[in-house]
Amino acid sequence: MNIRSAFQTGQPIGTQDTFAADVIGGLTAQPKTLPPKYFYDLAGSALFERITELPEYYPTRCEIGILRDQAPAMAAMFPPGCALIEFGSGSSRKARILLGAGATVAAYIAVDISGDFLQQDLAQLERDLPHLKVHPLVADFTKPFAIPQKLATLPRVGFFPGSTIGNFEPAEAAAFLRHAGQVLGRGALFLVGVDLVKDQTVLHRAYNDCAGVTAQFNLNLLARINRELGADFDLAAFEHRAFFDAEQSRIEMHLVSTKPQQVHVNGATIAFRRDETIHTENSYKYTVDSFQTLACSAGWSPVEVFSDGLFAVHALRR
Ligand code: AVJ
Repeated sequence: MNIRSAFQTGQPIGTQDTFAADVIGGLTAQPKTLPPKYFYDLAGSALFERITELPEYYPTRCEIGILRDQAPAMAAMFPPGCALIEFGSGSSRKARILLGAGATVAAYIAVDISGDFLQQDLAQLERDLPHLKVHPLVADFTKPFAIPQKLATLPRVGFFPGSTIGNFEPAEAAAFLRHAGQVLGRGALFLVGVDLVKDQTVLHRAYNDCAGVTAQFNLNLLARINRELGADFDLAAFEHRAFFDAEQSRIEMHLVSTKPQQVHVNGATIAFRRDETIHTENSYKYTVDSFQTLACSAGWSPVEVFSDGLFAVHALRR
């Protein structure tokens, strides 16, 4: 099938207007915040790729290791001829590991807000696995979406890797799991990658790497606002800060204003005190039990956990 035409059937989402409104809304709130989903422009996605290769940033390496080791056991749970539906598939790298593990997957549906990265990757996947129906779907996967009609009768397996679920507040994560359950339907299997609570030094280092790539990734959000909204953030006057809050079981990322200053964004003037921060991301960490409890509260039953002690891939059944 034609990848390009499949994209055009999706809903256009994430306009420049909503970006501006979200930025102004966040910067005029008290305390100031910016949504982490805006990290991933072209530059931000490239920086995130570099993060995944850092010695300190273990989650991606761990998850890929777990998938490589356990893919046959995971694939054994797939119903024959199923559709694998990936939520927020930036690249199909992890899905490929599952697709190569011997299960008879009839279709791979890659759901993403942005089609830019997906397109190239999926064209290659179609060439590599000619019997697989590859269907990109441009949609906001945090909201309900419809499975394409011609694939709607296939049994469904959901896949949400990367601990992206950690970006949500626990109540939002539960709401996401519940609506994913509605999309996937009764009896569906759901594989969810979730970062584990662990030694605080290990957590701290993962978000405070020596090479400063995470700092660049965080600051790129301001660079993006400058580029796309004509703002005048002085990147030299903001610093990266990341720390683990054990009480809330989350890494918080902030950008700290190193002096009193004013910034102009889309006609608005935003004042910063010295040491005032913009809260840019939460990355929640769960124990196996705390995640299973959350999943149960959202209508899922835990069936298996694949873990290396640092990261967990949960298998859930609806
Ligand atoms: C892509 C949300 C899983 O929380 O670890 C990496 C993003 N932020 N370094 C994470 C991120 C800083 C990442 N997630």
